[in-house]
Amino acid sequence: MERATAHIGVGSNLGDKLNNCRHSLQKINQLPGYEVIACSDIFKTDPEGVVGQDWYANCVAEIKTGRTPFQLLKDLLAIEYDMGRVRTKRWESRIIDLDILLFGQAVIESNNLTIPHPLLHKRRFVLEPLVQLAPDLVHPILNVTIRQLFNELPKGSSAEVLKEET
Ligand code: A4P
Ligand code: MG
Repeated sequence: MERATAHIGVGSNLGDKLNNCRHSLQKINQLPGYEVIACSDIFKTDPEGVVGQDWYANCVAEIKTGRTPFQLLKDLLAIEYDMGRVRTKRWESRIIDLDILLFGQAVIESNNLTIPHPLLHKRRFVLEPLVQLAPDLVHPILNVTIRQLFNELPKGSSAEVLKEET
């Protein structure tokens, strides 16, 4: 069966942040129909768009899957739930957040799923890990590479690497 390549944004700012990121990727890899191909370094990042929150651990994983984007979303939400994420309001602190950044060249705009992720191109905490894995990948709506998006970010300091991928 034809398998698509997708990129998942992983974030945690509660509990054992590094292990939460790693554990969520193990869980994806264990699901039938999914294979984690690569993971970026894990970065220590300042919260963006929110004030008064603790720092985040962020990374990006590349996966291969024969599942649909909607099935992937369902499976990621189930992993977040299994790991104990409780939702009360948007952008609250979280044990684990799994966002679908890209799913091949798919463009989807539905009530519960937007691909590419609508804030991908604006966020250093997404582009810095993503550029490690897929610098030449072309954003299906903006038609520019991830490297270009990363280089065009407003000036900001690079995040500290918490864990290098070996
Ligand atoms: N949804 C729509 N499109 C997608 C997609 N491409 N991937 C829907 C995943 N979900 C998608 O998400 C709410 C709903 O979005 C899902 O049920 C799904 O149907 P959520 O995870 O419950 O809510 P959220 O994460 O609080 O909101 P949102 O909009 O996903 O926020 P983000 O984009 O996750 O941003 N700063 C740093 N340094 N690092 C971070 O990781 N994260 C955020 C939250 C803010 N600041 C941050 C970080
Ligand atoms: Mg989210």
